Amino acid sequence: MAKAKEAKKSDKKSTKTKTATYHNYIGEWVKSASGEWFENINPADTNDIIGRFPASNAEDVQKAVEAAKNAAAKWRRTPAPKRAEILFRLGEILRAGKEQYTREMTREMGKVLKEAGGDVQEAIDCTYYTAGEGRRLHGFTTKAEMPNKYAMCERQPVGICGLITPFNFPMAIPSWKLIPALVCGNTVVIKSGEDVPLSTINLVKACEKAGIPKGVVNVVNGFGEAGAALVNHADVRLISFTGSTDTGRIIAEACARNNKIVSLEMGGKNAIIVMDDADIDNAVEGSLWGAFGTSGQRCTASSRLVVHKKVYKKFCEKLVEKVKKLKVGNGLEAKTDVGPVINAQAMDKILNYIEIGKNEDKATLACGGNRLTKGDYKKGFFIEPTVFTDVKPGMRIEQEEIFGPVTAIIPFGTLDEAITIVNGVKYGLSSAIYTQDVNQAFYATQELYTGICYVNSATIGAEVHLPFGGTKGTGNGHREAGTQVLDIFTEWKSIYVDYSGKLQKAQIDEIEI
Ligand code: UN1
Repeated sequence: MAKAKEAKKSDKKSTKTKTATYHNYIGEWVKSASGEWFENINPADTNDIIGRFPASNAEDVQKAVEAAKNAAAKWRRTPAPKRAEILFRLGEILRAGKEQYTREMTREMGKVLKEAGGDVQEAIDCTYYTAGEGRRLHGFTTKAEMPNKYAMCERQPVGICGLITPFNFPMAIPSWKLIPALVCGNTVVIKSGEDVPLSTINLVKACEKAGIPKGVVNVVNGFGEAGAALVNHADVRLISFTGSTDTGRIIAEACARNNKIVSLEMGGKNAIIVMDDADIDNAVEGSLWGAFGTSGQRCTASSRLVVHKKVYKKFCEKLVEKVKKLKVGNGLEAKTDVGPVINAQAMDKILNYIEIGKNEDKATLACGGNRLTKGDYKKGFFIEPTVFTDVKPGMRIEQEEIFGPVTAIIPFGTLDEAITIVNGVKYGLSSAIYTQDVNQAFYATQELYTGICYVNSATIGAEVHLPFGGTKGTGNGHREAGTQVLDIFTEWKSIYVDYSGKLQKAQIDEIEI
């Protein structure tokens, strides 16, 4: 929201050229009923307006849900291998468009080109992998209690799905939701992330080109008004949401009242444990990447580094030295390591956490800590990569999700102590341990209560063919990606076939053995 408001102001000052206009996709590209617009701006340069997008309202959502409803029966009855065929075509189109999508993503989201390319690639991988489910979607058979009776179980689509997506993985995360929803036979309405609407539009244009029938995939652009209308619409059976824990809770409450299925992917406060026997240089490289990749704006970001006292000093020195060398800048420039953060509101929140960290008793600001404002930096939302050392468990910067280029280093004495620290937050998405000792590594993988756990690698970088999600405040028990995502987008149906030709009563205590 903040980014859009800011964009409107900067537009008046700086741009005379015609701004590109985008629309909603509801069976076709249509103007929003609201007649209101927001501007999508480049977080590295607020004078750069990517386009104007509709700030959709409940009427737009109503139309999109109607379109999804009208398309539902035909799509559900299309054989899954045929649905998959179209999705494989979508994969080809995404591959062909990768370069364009990558540049446009960097421009609207800020992450460096290599990472934006990785994001598009993740969407491609997800498309191919999940489309393959069209020829599996396995159910099972089992034995019935009675003779001449057959028992089996299969997946059925849930119906109309509302997909609410965030800014940080503008193409990968929509694809994690969209592709499984479609292969399972659902129709969808996507409410795109308001900071990154173009990447969703690119994905949906590719769907259109691939031949996905009208009404199966719909997009409404906009803010909370559109999201709330989707969440509260009686015909929407399922909401899949990725975003903040606060918004997730509101969505979950609304879904509970309406008896909707809801799948939530929310915050994280992920940690890397560095043992005293670890390869320190490798651990430093991993921590640098895990903490500052995507400017720390991943749910999986390594926002805590829990380091053994014996190697603490050496680790901190080596890490800080490397952090100081990171080149902050526009993600479109090849030499940039760390791009801007997404918008003014996010920047203020991160800077506020840095202030909190500075005031926390005995935490040390080892490097960074400021917004960058000189020269071109003043045009964007740039924050110096920031490291706090001597952080203690329980401090706010150790407990709360910052979602920016800030990490906290916490010293420990024993592995059990480290595990207690890592588990001692309300989230449970990702964790990691650096050690050369296989016993310690396996022990940690069993004791760390997170949905993802890495050995000798940072907390980021989950692959699409394994389940993705977290414990505790991170989620509500569902997993995206892998084949596990099919459990979100289908409901089981048990089918019994009695071919005895007579009445066989179940749950009656008279069966002859
Ligand atoms: C997210 O930040 O919500 O595991 C998704 C990773 C990426 C996905 C992150 N593959 O870091």
